[in-house]
Parts: sequence; structure tokens; C-alpha cells
Amino acid sequence: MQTPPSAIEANFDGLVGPTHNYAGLSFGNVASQNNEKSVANPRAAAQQGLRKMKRLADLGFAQGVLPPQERPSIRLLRELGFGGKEAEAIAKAAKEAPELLAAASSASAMWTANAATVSPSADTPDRRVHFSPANLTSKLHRAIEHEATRRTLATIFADREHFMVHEALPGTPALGDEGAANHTRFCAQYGTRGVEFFVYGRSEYRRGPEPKRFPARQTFEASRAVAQRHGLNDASVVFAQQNPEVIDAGVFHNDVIAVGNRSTLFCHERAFVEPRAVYDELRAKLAARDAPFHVIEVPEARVSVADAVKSYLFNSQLLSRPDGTQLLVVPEECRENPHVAIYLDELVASSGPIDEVLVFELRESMKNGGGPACLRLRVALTEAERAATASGVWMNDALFARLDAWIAAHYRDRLAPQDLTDPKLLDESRTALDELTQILGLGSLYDFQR
Ligand code: SUG
Repeated sequence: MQTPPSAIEANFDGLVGPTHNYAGLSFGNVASQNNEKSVANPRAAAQQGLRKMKRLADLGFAQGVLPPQERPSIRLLRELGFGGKEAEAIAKAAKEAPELLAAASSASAMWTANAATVSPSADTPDRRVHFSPANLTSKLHRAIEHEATRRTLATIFADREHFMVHEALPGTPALGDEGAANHTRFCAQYGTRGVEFFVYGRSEYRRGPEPKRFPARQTFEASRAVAQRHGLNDASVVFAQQNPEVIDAGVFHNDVIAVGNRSTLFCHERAFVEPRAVYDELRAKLAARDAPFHVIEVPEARVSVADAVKSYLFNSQLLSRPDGTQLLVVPEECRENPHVAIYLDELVASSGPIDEVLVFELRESMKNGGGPACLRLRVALTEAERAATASGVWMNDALFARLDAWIAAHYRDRLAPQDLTDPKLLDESRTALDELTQILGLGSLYDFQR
């Protein structure tokens, strides 16, 4: 048998954009609703995210950067009927429909776990890495991301020999797609064929349980369509329904209650409708690929779903070191919650696969419901694919220094809801983004540059 190419998992974090703010736009996301109208600090938000990227790069993990999107989106304001000069459109929206101006201004593209679903070349029949940008139809402020996301991915992963960047699925409730936040890949090694795990909140056409209070954002039909277009066959996929009760408790994406990597699934016992059947199917399909499978299931009696939602324990990054040992990247909120803190101490002390916990301050993003795992898109890459990726987006000392200075020069340290009405924010943002495309070597990426 041919030895598979060696591959690594790269994490592409979204750089927080200059308009980061708290607008309470995400019904069903408890943090977003609780912090509505509080004052944000875009500079601190961007610095917190950047420090996570730098630290993980320093530890030897392949770390990339995805640029923010242009906000406020003048395109959306135009589509909604706000005409005139750009400043007039902003002023009119601010007066007549501030919620729409807020939707047009969100920096939500920072949560790149929702940018796309990625299938590595080891899993796809044409041996290319497939990307499907997520349509994010569930929320207006997020549904406007996918076109720019596609353009960004197609710029960074431009080499058609190695990469295939699809269009988003049609934007309709039956095909609600939230990207990698509801997708995990299990495998023996990153370069060997794996099993892709798609978790959905509801099905449009098949009868099944549904949440009663909050929306289920991902549909079975969307998950199936992504698997289909990436060419994954039945042996390579497992579909599972998220427990609707946890969606009603604030688990708006599966990555708020489960995280997986290589052979390990770390999840809450209430994550799925039929947990035993899900674990068995994953175990059997992985066994057929000669891959082991371990579940670390956290019982409600140790960490309640409410504590998981508050602390974001499962919105962690589970990272493999070259020797196969794993570390868990968690937000500081996990240290502040006594049940979670004690659980994590015991987890590390046990003989299980996770032997270290790394804690990050990500409070600005967390207040909008975005933890460490929300901020990153995982892309498993062979050496050839890594070499074919745009070179300017990889985190290193030099890029860190430039981005750190760039944030200090361009970002405000205070953004209150009424500041979104300030037309200067658009100019500031564009000036910053124009410089950013030069720093990252991405050419003319944004509409305003074209
Ligand atoms: O889609 N919050 C994002 C958080 C996304 C987290 N991503 C993952 N779990 N993978 C969302 O709900 C809040 C914006 C505001 O309210 O201003 C927001 O969009």
C-alpha cells in the first residue's frame, strides 16, 4: 500500500474587524443577547485574537489568518433601499432602521468556524481540498458573509490543482448551513482517509424532534448537500442530530457542546439525540479505516449544559502535537466556573488523551458567543497544499509585529451602539483594510478596492 502524504492541521483564525460591537443580533445565542448594547473594545478584541494565533504559532502549530470583511456593508444598505451618498445611506438607516445598520455593521466574519465546511484531500475523490462557504441564512448579519468569504478563500487557496472552493448552498431555510461549527473530522492521521461528522439541528423534510424556543440553524439537508458536493461516500460520513433541548438551552452550534480531533470526541452527554448510536457508527466507520475512536463524555452531574454554555468548555480547540498527545485550548471563563475548572484539572490528571489545558483571554469575542473554536477554521493540508497556500497569511514573528502595529494604528478602543451611526467608521475601516491586504499580500480583495 502507498504511504499517505504527511499532513498537518492548520487553523485559520478570523482577525477581528474594526467594527466589532454588541448589537444583540443572534437570537438563541445567550451571550449575544445578554450583552446587547454594551460597549465594545474592537482594539482589545483584535489583540486578544491575535495573541491566541501567535501563541499557537509559537508552539509549532500551523496558524493562518483570515481577514475581516468590509463593514458597514454599503451593499446591504443599498439592497435594503438606502440610497444617496454612502454617509446619507448610513444616516438614513441609523434613523429609520438602526437594527439594519447594526446587521450591516457586525464584525461577525471573525468567527471563521462558520466561514465554510472543509474536506481535506485525503477524503475527497479528486484529491483536492474542498471548501463550501456557509450560507448562514439563519441571521441577516451573517447571511451577508458568504460571498466575500468565497472570494477570500479563493484568493488564499487559489491553486486549482489542490483546492476547490464551491459557492455557498442556496440561501433558504431548508438549506441553512453554518459551516464547520457543525462539522468535525476524525482520522488516524491528518493525511489518511477520515470520517466526517455532520451535526444538524433539524430536518426540513424528515420528521424529527425540533427545538421549541430557539432556532435550529443547521439542517440535515444542508449537511447532506455539503457531503455530496465534496464527494464523500457513505463510508466517510456520519450524520447526527443535535439534541433540541440543548439548542433551547443556548447551544446554537454543535461546537458549543462538542469538539473532536483525530480519534477523540470530547462532548457533553446531552449533545446528541441518540448518543450511543452516534458513537457506535463513528467507531465502526473509523475501525473500517483502521482508526481508533475514543469518546470523552462529560456527564450533566459534573458539568451542566448551563455551565457548558456559560464557560464554553466545549468551544475549545483540541490540538494534536506531533507525538500524538493532545492539548485543549479553552477560554478563561472555564477557569472562573468552579465545576468546569475542577473537571479540567481531573481531565488532565487522568490517563486520557488530553494532557494539557491552555487558557486564553478572549472576553471581547466571548461576549458575543464566540470562543476559541469559533474563531478558527481548520484546514488539514499536505506539504504540497501548504506550499500552494498564499504565503502571506501564515502567522510568524514578523506578521505578528505588523498586525499588532496595524491594530494599534487603526482600531478604536471603544464602540458603543450609537457609534455605528458615525460615517467616519466606514472610512477608518476601509483605510485599515486597504493596508491589511498589503500586509497579507492578498491584492485587491474588497469591493471598495475594485
Ligand atoms: O453567529 N455571534 C455569532 C457567534 C458565532 C459563534 N460561532 C460558533 N459557535 N462557531 C453568532 O451567533 C453576535 C453578534 C451581535 O450580537 O452583535 C453573533 O453574531
